[in-house]
Amino acid sequence: MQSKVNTLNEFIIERQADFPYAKGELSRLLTHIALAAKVVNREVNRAGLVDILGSTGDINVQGETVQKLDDYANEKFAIALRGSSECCGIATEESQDIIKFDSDMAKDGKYIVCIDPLDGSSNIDVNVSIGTIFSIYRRISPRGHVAQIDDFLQEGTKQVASGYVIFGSSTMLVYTTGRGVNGFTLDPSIGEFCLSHADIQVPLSGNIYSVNEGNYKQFSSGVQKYIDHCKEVDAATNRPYSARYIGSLVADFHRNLLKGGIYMYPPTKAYKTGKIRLLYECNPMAMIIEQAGGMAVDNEGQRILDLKPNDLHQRVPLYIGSRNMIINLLDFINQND
Ligand code: AHM
Ligand code: MG
Repeated sequence: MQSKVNTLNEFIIERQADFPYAKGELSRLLTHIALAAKVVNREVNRAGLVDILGSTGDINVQGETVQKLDDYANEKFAIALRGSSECCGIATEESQDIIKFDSDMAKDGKYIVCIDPLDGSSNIDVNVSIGTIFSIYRRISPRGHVAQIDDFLQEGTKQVASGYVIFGSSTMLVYTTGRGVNGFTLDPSIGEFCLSHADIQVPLSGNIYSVNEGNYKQFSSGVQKYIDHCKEVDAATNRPYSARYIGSLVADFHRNLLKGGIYMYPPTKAYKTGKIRLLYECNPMAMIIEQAGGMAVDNEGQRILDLKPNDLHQRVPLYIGSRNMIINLLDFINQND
């Protein structure tokens, strides 16, 4: 007999019991994020049909062209979070400054959210997987007032939850509240995320490496030597590692999480401290990978979650994935750089 389908909403409520003092605020916030994800999913799936593809012609704070779907996703998540009344403000990759919610209910909200509403958006026009990444912190400023910048510049260790939505061949939401990682697949026929990947663990080692190898000549000698090592024939498998790079962090991360692998974005000439943003991308993914038994470090081998952010849009070098692969990479970096 088929076991009972566990929907995301049921699961969130069941798991609330794991936190003895929880009053349901975090659960409500997660439910609002999931709802916004469904709305964005609908538009992503219709992207080829309606006049929503392509660029708005604007340049965002990162100096990149804004896609219409970026705007759409940004707006939908902002509306959902503002309306949740559990969240007093957000930081989004698309806005220079934090967005403070000023209704009385929102000012009383206990949480702030950092969000990359549509990651990998350069892939929208070519029908390649994209995603949303989010990260939730307890505010440090007093409730009853608007959010402050310091609420957002907290170390990743302070995250109370993080997750991502991948808009791929199916749509999935993967999240953690610090008690393991669970994945839910959207069943479009009933419009519900259903538990499909319980208690995800990343394999200790894998045979996939993901990096923009066009930048190889700009990498440090340690990183270059590690990549060379990935191309050597592995004694155990009798073949080299497989190179897999989509250029959508969510998609590359998701594949490596399930299959085992390493994702790297080292410093380059264009991105002197790496390209991936600490608040919107590195920290949420680092919390997930650690909860799944993997590792996430920067160029110095420092744990990503321990880095103290000094700027909302700060970028840091990112190496994330299977534990043994990260340890091996760090050996190459320590010996050569
Ligand atoms: P984005 O948030 O503007 O989409 O940029 C982040 C993306 C990641 O998803 C991806 O891994 C990386 O940028 C790809 O960069 P590159 O094209 O330099 O390899
Ligand atoms: Mg991004």
